[in-house]
Amino acid sequence: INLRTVYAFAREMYPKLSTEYIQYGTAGFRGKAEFLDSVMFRMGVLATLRSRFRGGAVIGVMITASHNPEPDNGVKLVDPKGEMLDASWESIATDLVNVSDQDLEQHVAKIIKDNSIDITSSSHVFVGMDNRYHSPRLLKAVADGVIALKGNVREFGIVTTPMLHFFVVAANTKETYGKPTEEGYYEKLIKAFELLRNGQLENGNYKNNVVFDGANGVGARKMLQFIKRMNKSLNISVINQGIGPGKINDECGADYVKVLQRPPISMPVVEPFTRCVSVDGDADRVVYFFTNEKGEFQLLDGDRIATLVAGYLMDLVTRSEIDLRLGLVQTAYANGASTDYIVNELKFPVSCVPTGVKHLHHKALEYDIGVYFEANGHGTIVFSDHAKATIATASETKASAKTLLLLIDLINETVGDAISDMLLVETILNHKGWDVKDWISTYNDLPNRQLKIKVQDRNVIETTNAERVCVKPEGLQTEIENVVSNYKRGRAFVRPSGTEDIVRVYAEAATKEDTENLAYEVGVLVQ
Ligand code: 16G
Ligand code: ZN
Repeated sequence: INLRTVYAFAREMYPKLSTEYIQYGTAGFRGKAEFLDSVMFRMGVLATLRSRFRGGAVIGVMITASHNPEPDNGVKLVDPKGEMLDASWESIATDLVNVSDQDLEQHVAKIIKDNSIDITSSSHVFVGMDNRYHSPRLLKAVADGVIALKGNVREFGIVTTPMLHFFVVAANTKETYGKPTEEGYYEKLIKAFELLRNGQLENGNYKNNVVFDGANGVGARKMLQFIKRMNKSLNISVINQGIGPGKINDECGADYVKVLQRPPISMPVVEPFTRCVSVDGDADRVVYFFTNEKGEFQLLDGDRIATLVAGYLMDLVTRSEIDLRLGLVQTAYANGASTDYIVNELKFPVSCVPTGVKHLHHKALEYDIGVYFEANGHGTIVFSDHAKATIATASETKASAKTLLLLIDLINETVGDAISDMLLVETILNHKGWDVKDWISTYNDLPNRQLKIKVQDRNVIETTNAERVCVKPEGLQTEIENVVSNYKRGRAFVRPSGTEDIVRVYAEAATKEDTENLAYEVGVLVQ
């Protein structure tokens, strides 16, 4: 392989247009689409090297800016087991993207040497993209990066982020996880979902219909595909389908609904208490919402999904009389009331980790059944090999274990998957005979408020204890604690964002007014 080709490609087709330093963050690289061509090309190169480094295993590349506005795009790499790119390679990615075109060839040679990569070995890269209009152009850049190093590239076109993770894992497990195709994905989830319904479409308070807000993103398209293949096992009406003038995530989608606590645009008039679901632009986050009889908006976020799922799994495990270690992983953003409920009512072990899927996923793997969710609606459940074997054995005699076994197939263990998570929630509510009223009455959320604060340098803020305690600048934590102590059930923390050039403030307290005041006071301390 001649590394000259890499330089030639870069210079001729993907020149670096901006010298602004960019960093591989929690969600990979993000930015305005027009500056990302060279980033994409280089990530194609890196994915090829990473695949060779991992003995030829498939590496995924997803092109998306998730819940961000339409002009943005981004790219992240998926490791062989479906995990986020290993932290030790994040800095390799950052350095590779920031070198000049002139230095690129030498720099690639250095990565190869430093990591003892056999450049002649085989390499496999899967690429997927969301439905932003600039994604196809960027996908070609990634593919050219792979080709420049003579790797094998398979393009999946428009897919959700969790679908791409699914394909990577399916291919790397020699298809024991599923078939690495779009049909293979639908087939696995729908089959499990319909077996779990077992013909029972309505039950108790559970009604068999939902409104699905697709955020004008790829989740909408894929949901329409699901509907075509499902046996009318759930009536889903899809809004914000992404056809027509609506822009991705614009006044719709999971992030909008969660942050602004209001329904998305284009909501049809529905009966009070109708279940509504919003996913984000690449369909890896999901939140539920509804309006009550007074027309008030009510949110059921990631914490609600986590508690629902945890309680249900605990129940099934107990009834199956099997001994498995269950655990729930949250972040500092989890509503305090949800944590109290899990610890005190469900008696479920809970741990708290820093923001970002890689931290949650990693921690969840420590349990036999690890449930992880961020309040923003990103999450899934992972089962250890031991758990899978134990459940399979018990399923021969216990109906509850049989249900667990089917749930494993319904869940996309590789990463949070909005559609799979929604089908899981629908299954649990159906089995329990619950409507949203039953679900939301399990505990009362504490009012909460988030603020974004612009500062000169967000990195002067350093945190510890899963971001709940601020250690730098010195003295700030004491000031925060002093303010918090004036509020009943008060809790607040600050942390630098990993995706935007800002500091985030989170506050919760017993009343809405207190929460607003607390957030404001802490915000002032940060400025
Ligand atoms: C990214 C993370 C998400 C996290 C968010 C926080 C992944 C795949 N995504 O979107 O989990 O909640 O960043 O953003 O890890 P922030 O650092 O700007 O608050
Ligand atoms: Zn997303």
